[in-house]
Amino acid sequence: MYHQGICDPQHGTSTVTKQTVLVIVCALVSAAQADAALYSLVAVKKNGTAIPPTSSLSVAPGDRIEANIFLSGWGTDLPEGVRIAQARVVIPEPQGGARGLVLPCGFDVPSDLMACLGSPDCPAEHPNCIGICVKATSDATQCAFIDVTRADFLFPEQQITADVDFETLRYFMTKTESVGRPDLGAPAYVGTLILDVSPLACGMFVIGTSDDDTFVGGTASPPNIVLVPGHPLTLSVTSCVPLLLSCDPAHCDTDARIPHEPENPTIRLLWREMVMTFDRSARDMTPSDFEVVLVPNEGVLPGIASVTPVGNSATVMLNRRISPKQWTCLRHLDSGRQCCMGSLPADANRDRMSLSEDVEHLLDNLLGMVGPALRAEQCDIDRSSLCAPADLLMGADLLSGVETFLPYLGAGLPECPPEKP
Ligand SMILES: [Ca+2]
Ligand SMILES: [Ca+2]
Repeated sequence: MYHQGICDPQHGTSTVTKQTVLVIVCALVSAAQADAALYSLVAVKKNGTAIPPTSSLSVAPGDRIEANIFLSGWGTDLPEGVRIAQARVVIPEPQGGARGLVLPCGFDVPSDLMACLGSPDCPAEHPNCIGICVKATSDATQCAFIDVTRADFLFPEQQITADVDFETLRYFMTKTESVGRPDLGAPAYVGTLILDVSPLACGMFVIGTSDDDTFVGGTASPPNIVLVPGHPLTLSVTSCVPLLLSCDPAHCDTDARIPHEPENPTIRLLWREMVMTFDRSARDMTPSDFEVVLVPNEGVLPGIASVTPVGNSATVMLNRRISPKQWTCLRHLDSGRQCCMGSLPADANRDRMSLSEDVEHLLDNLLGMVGPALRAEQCDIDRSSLCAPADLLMGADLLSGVETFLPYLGAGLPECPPEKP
């Protein structure tokens, strides 16, 4: 169809005259290529409002984009007209530093995205392949459809079959009469696709057609003409939500040390701040970007006293120290991610139960039998800044509840809450 060999430099010849002729031939072939049949995907609405049609659009997380699929230039390939057409839209996995998703509304995706070439690649829970594995939900018909009443529809006559296969995003249409639709020069509407930009989307997303399953056919079929990907739609998210990557204390870290001064329970000693690190600058973060959640939800809820951003990190300071026997979770609202820190006095082996085995674990650690060696918040039970034999005694005291301590023998922590609540 493209006759690319004609413009190959090796066809150049020794005389200027012939080279000049060759250039003209190449120019003509290029013009013919530009007129060849192709599908294009064009954004026409943003959040329900019409926009000037475009194949490249700046979007924000949470936007809903309505795109139209057009077919144009088929007269060169099918002078007798087009009688059958299929456009299969493919949603690529985010690439090149991009994250999040641009996905047709009405589709479910697994939390771990899976790229696919066909449905056999996909698991039973998300069995449909549109470039990634998805599950079509009940309202998918509102998200990928063909409006056969439009004046610019490829087959505006009544004698047609037109439908979308949601499982694969195939837009399929056939004229039931044998006369083909001539190419009158204007792009013809083929279908509508409504896309949602996910809350964490960031970077560039190119939505195009599959070169295996996208074709047009004429009155004499077969063969159909398989179309290479035409003009895709590029959606770019440039104002990206910072994504929480890690925390210090780390998510699910617990503190086994004494929760308050032995002589004075009002002098509390547990953690009060967390350094939260993001994938981009935390510069503009304030306390309103965060929320504190207790699991179990008992006792006094700490507030956020301050947020101090440095580079990609923000130090979040609470207005009171965390309490034993529960998780204190700091949730970053925009990214929907959280880190939880907990305290269970005497639980040196971090199995979320305070038992006599924990004292044995402290001894094993001192004897070098625990690898990797316990960290200070697991073994320096008396907060002397040293893991030493005295910590075994303090561990036993915490279990039995001597001095001002509550007895922690048999006390437990619930399972650590998930990073994505
Ligand atoms: Ca334990
Ligand atoms: Ca110690």
